[in-house]
Amino acid sequence: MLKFPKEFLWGAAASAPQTEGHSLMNGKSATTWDKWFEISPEKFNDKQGPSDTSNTYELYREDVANMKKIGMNSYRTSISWARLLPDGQHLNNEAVEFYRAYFQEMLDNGIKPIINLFHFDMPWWLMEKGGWENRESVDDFAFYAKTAFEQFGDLITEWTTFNEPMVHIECGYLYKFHYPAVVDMKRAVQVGYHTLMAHVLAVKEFRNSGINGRIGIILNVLPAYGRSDESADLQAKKASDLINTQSFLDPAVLGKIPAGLIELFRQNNLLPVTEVEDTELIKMNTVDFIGINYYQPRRVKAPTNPKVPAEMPEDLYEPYDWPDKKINPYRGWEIYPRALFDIAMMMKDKYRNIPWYVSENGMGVADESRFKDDSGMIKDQYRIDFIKEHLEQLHRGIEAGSNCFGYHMWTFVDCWSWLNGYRNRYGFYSVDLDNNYQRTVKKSGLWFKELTKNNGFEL
Ligand code: BGP
Repeated sequence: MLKFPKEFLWGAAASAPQTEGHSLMNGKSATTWDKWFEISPEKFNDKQGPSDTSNTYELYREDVANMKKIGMNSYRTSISWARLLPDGQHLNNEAVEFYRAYFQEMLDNGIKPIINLFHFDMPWWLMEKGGWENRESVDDFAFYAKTAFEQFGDLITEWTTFNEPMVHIECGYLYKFHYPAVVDMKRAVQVGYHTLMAHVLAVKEFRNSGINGRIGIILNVLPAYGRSDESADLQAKKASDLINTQSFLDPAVLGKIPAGLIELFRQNNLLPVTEVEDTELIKMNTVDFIGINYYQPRRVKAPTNPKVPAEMPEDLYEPYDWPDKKINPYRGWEIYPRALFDIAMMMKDKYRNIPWYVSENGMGVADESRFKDDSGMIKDQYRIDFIKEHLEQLHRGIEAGSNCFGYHMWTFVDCWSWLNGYRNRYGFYSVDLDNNYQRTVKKSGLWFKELTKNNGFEL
């Protein structure tokens, strides 16, 4: 049996905007998702918007009971900025009550909450003044972080600032999957820089708060893989590592932006506007741990347009042949468990063996109801196989000395996912939106229960 370290965190991840519902209720103000849905509902799969979630706002007690049933000892979700501070300044007491009750429920049931501050849900009031393009957003975020620490710091010891900042930046400013859906590398770099500074100031607020806990950031990072050994592809791999991995990981863990990245931006006239004290702030405010979201590898080739400094964004999605390439047939993403071992080694060798955990890993499945049996349970053996393959590689990394303290699946209950709505299901529990949000455990949930009971599994 593959055994994991004592006190290993087993659980799942989700976010406030993807689970809470009550999106424009109970004092919450609009986010970019609410507004975008109002303006262009046709962009959203099945026209399902941010109110069509699993209604955790009302059902959190049932959710926590279900977490316990499958042996989870930890759960990551986020606070909604627009719910806690609807206008950015004044506290919404109803939100405080809701989150305190929800977090207390987890604690009472032996589930350690890991609480994230920003999961793609930009408040509309901030977007109206430019969102992350406006330097004021950095102080706005620091104020929000400080408020959250004050309100919940007695309950929550594990905090993170952002979920996948790179995804939010590239989807908003390069790929058109998030608002404002523009394609502009220069703006993307500035937005990225302000996001980094917002993270840094939130860490500073955390240190000032005196909370007896830890703070980290959740990143979608992994060593990129070149599509060939040709030097142009290897060069592109390096650029991809700088932009996609080191851009946040280096400052967060090592306290500095990599010189190679600054040079890449300088050569391409992409340097962001900065302030003098920023370098020192970055240096002084490194994190205690890292969360890593891993779904699929990043296979990189030399840019077809030599003016683009890194791999072309569409390369990741463009069809290509790869020897032994394994695909999730229900979502189209590549399955490459070995990357988890490579990530573990990268964290050990390049990032001072900082504590880290897998904060998301998962297998999205379209039309998953086709796998239901007569009792109504989804028999997702493919997901169990997926988890096993990934855990095997993670275990190798831990054996080799990497400081990994947990594994969270995306996700716990099938959730609403941005423009994709409910297209891809990921949960340990399915949800029936037409039947009072009924949750039903999947086969993988029952398998996970055994995994957590044994703190390991038979290969
Ligand atoms: C991650 C995000 C999650 C979730 C997941 C699945 O990048 O952190 O919020 O959306 O991807 O994505 P999808 O539903 O598009 O398959």
